[in-house]
Amino acid sequence: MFRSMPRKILLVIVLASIPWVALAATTKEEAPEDSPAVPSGPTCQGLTALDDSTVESGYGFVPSATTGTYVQEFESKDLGGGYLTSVCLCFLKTRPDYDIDFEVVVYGDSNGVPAAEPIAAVAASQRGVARSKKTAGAFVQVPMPNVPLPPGKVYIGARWNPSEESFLFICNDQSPAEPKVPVFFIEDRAKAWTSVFSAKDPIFRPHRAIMVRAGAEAEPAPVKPVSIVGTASAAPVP
Ligand SMILES: [Ca+2]
Repeated sequence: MFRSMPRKILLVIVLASIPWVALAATTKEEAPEDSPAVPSGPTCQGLTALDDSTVESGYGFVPSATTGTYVQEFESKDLGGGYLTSVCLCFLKTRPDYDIDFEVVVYGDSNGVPAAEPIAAVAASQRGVARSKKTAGAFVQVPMPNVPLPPGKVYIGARWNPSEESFLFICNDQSPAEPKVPVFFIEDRAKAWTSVFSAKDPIFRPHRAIMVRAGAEAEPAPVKPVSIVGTASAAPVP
């Protein structure tokens, strides 16, 4: 039974607090192209950003999935050093509750796609996630425990349990002027990563980036709390 479940991964355009059943009647053109940039929360200054700060939509997973991951491709040399020390992420959630648990995950490269296993996973949480695209845009900043960056490409993003954190979405950027950044996703019933550029779901056609930002330092830094404005906590996963 479990194996026969459809593998189609998600994905829904995120719409405010409109009930799920109403989603089909409304479309993504309601996504504001000029939504406010980073309305509150950490500024994530100094981190490498591949998005333009405005939220057009979000990516999630069907609630029947028990693990789902989205990661974005970065070049390690562009992150400012050899040790990953901070990651910022933007989420939104269209159904209660609005306090979430997730992991920040980091993967090395395997022939142009993320490797099978992460090189780091850091448990984190956020309270009071934005409930709509119009209010989304604030980042939660998660300190990373000096994760040594591999040479070449590195893939950084979030993993969560869609069965427990249902209707949770990672913010994305669809602004046409922005470059198209490789993003990959996988869920527990899939055997391999899927690129948003090869995914059949039309939700990915306007894709530009997900709102994940990363910062590194040249030398290992003392693991210290960063400004999280009381909205997040984080701890390394053993
Ligand atoms: Ca945008």
